[in-house]
Order: sequence, then structure tokens, then C-alpha cells
Amino acid sequence: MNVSQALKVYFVMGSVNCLNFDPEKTLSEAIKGGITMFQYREKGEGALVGEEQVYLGKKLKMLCEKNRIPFIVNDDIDLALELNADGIHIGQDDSDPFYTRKRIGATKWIGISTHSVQEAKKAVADGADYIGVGPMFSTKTKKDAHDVVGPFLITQIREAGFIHLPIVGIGGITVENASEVYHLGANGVAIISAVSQAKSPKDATQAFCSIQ
Ligand code: 3NM
Repeated sequence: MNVSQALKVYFVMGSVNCLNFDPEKTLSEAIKGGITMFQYREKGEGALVGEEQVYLGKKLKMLCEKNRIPFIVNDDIDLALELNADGIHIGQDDSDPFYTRKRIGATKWIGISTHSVQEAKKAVADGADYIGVGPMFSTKTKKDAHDVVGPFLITQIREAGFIHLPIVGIGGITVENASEVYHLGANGVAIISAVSQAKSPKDATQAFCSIQ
């Protein structure tokens, strides 16, 4: 699977995002529903740290590996290495992209969060394999989220002409608004709450997978 295919229905989650089921059950249902990539994002108030964070990460990585779902770690290079993740996702204020590349190696994927054409351009120069663009819509999940940029920014990044990286939209994405994100040029959608807090993460994922 290449990175643009993997972005199509990209489920992002940590233990604090799972309200109805535990993280393993939530991920396993999302996998049954058809997610194409997973990001372990153990962040926010009440997030696991240390050995507990690693322990849950190992269980989620095993689930992904068994089902051939690429497994990405948010922000933490040491954790990504320890879990032998397929890649790492970094924000604008996280580790330096060149340092990250040096530590994780040439074959792993690096995703970089961006909020403007300028940041997208820089992510290309910094060696990203894909870029995240957000927030597409307002989100309650990330307390320190940037102001909403809206899906049209994806079109603007595409039209800028020099950015040929795969793009995933993130932030406030639901089954109802995801098609707009695809239509405006995204290769995929990254989702936390619309899957992790769904009554049925499997059904919610299936609904995302059927959108074109
Ligand atoms: N990053 P939900 S928005 C983790 O804009 C994250 O870069 C964002 O959660 C960004 O799908 C966001 O529940 C939260 O809105 C996404």
C-alpha cells in the first residue's frame, strides 16, 4: 500500500478518545469497518504515559500488523522506534523534521500537520511523505487546535502547484462532511471522534469507506 492509498480513511486515536469501548476493541472494530491507516495519539488530559503508554501501543501495533494496517505514532520518536511504527506524525511545534528523519530512517513515513500554503511548502522541503491539513471544521477533540482553515485550503495547496504530496484533511470530519474534503482535493480524511466515539466504530468506519 502506498501512502496516498493509506490516507483514505485514517483513524487517529488514544485511550482518552475512546468513550464506549476500550482502545483495543475500538481499533479492532474500526479495522473490521475498513480503516486504511491508524495513528496512535496518546495525548491530552488523562493520557497514558511511560510503560502504560508503551504497553497499549504494543497491543494496538500488533492488531494493525496482523491486519496489514500501517501504524503511525504521533509526535514521539522514541515511542515510534520502540513500537517499530511504520511512521511518525509531527505538528508544527513538535520535533524538527530533519532530526526526525535522521532518527527514524529513510523508509518510514513522516506526516507533517500544516495550516497554510506556506507551511505545506515548507513540509515538502522538510521531506514529508504526506501532509495533514486542518482543522477542516471545528473540533472539540484538540484543545489547542488552530483556527478552522476549511477544506478549500486543500484546493489552494493543490493549485499552488509545487506540492505533490498526498494530503489528508483533519479536524471535525464526519460522515456528512467528508465528501467535501475528498472533492476539494484530499487523498483521505483523518478522523478521531466520529469513529472513536461512535456507538459502532465499525459501522461508522464503513460509512466513511463508502464515501467517494
Ligand atoms: N489535529 P476530530 S484537528 C489531532 O488541525 C487533530 O491539525 C488537528 O479530531 C489539526 O476528528 C485534530 O474528533 C483533532 O475532530 C481531530
